[in-house]
Amino acid sequence: MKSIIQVLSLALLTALVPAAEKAPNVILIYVDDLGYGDLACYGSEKNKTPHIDRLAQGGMRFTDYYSASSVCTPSRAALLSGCYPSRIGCENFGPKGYAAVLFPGMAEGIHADEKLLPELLKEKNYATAIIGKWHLGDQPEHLPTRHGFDTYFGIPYSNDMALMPKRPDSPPLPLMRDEEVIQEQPAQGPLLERYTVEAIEFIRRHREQPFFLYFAHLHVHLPHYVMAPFASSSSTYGGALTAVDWSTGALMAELDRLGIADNTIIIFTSDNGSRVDSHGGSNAPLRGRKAETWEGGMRVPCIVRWPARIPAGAVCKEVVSALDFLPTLAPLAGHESETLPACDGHNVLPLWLGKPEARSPYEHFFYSRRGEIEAVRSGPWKLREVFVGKPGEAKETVSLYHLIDDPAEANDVAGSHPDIVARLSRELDAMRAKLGDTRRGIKGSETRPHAKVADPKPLTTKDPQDHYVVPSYLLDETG
Ligand SMILES: [Ca+2]
Repeated sequence: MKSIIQVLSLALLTALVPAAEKAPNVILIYVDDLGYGDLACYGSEKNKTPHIDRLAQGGMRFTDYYSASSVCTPSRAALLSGCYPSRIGCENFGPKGYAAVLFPGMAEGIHADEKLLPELLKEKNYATAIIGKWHLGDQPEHLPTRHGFDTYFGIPYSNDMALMPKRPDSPPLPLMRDEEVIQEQPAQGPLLERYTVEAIEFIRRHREQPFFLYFAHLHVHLPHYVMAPFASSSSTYGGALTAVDWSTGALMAELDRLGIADNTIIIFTSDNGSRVDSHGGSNAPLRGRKAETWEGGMRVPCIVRWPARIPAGAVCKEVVSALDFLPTLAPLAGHESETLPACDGHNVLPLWLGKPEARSPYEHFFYSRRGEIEAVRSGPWKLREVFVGKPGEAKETVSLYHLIDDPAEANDVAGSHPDIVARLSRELDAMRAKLGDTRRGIKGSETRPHAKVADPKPLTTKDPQDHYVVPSYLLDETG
């Protein structure tokens, strides 16, 4: 047992450590379906995002940051585990493995053996909260409170998995407090304000201790119900983004008010690229969209602000990814890098700190989709090996792009660089042998299973005699 003198001297030491050396607070703002070209600070001329732009001006903006998936569930599994989604069984769901994301009442979820970022931070006395979208399983065993989060307030999956004309038999959309459904089919417009108030209360409550707040927005995923002050913007998409901008500004102001902004890391990023449809999202200047492994599906905005240590107004052009947050943040919280669970990401602190010699730790970054490893990036080069065509008739296509000269992936230069094609093709095969590939019938040697319960039930059930405004969600949009 520690002597009282040891405890006292530890307390004294803690008090003497300058703010910048104390474990930093972390706020991870995860926007849903926000595209590379949607923010003013990433070149949008259509959207005004003054608060997010100010966040970027105070920290570092990444031009070549990748989500580890182009859709929701695998992206979030990778974000919190530091592992490629197919490594941890989070890319194919449902009885036949046809679902790319989880739907209400499905049996699967993130496995209890996976040690997630909030669990690691909790071990170092962080207060942990998730507000918003979870999407790693809605069965009790799979909820965030079983995976390292002290508290949960939000809807457990996408905001279109609700009772609406297009989905007349869906379970009503649940709003949850920890493990309890506290409301069914909540009005979505005001939800962002409720989320933001909840976030500010959490920050105030834990201002004296390190905290981890994972704020996973319902915006800008369809349908777009926008909170009242912003609903009249030029488009509902723009309104939803303005609401996210407002919320980000409110969190920044609260940190300033409490005097804790300096040692609080704010990460602002998206789970995958935009749908790029009539609603107004943009991945410009990148090709492709959500659910694809073109750059527009997975390369998304990412801003990291930490006034105590990250230079203001910095731009990083090195390849980094969502896989890196766990191995970068856990050591800052006091973990030894050597004792962390093995993962696919890297500690990119030297890049965050703007060290001139720091380079991307990715010799190869892999793009996968629905259990197929479709592409790899190595330096400026990206090789795609993708099956194109109807089921049964699909043929593999091979193309090579130089992403620095050709960020829009418009010019296939495979014919001019057979050596690079051969080298990267070998890398793709080697990774498929480890993580598997459903299309090629390869079972990976290093994959781990997702969790699965025997008797899954949705969190809510539709009651034909119910009190819902039928339908309470009139926007008949999914996505
Ligand atoms: Ca998404």
